[in-house]
Amino acid sequence: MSLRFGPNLIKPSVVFLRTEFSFALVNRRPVLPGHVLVCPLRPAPRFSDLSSREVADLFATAQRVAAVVERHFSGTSLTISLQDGPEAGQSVEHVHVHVLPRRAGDFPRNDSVYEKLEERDEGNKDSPWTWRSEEAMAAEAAELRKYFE
Ligand code: AMW
Repeated sequence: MSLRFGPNLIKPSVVFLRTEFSFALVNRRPVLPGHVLVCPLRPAPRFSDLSSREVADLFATAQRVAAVVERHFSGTSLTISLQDGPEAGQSVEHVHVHVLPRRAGDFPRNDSVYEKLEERDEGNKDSPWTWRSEEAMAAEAAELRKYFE
């Protein structure tokens, strides 16, 4: 069964975890290796649209996913971020938690990660030719899926 992320239909091949109310998928344009997304199954636009059960499941899932990507991508820390609404930098109208493994020196300035997360709308920075191939995304999802089997 295909899932939705905002207006996009998401292929099962890029999803690596599904829970009662949430799913986790690999990113088509990661700002760092292992930058993944955790979303509610229901395509709710804003954080305030979620029920408390959906919030609890979303963050419990983000916590499980964070431990896995930190380990798999040899991170030593994590950035976990939720951009709630367009003025906060949300471009896809479906709640999503960004989970990014971090390492010393991955950005010259630590908070540059937030500028990178902002870049999708400027110029051609999120055009289809900047996206990873479906094969690369499916291969990464297959690796991450193994941790949850
Ligand atoms: W936002 O700026 O809305 O907080 O972040 C949207 C994120 O979703 C970006 O990291 C972007 O690369 C990613 N993204 C958007 N559409 C898809 C998709 N169809 N599959 C995987 N990742 C996506």
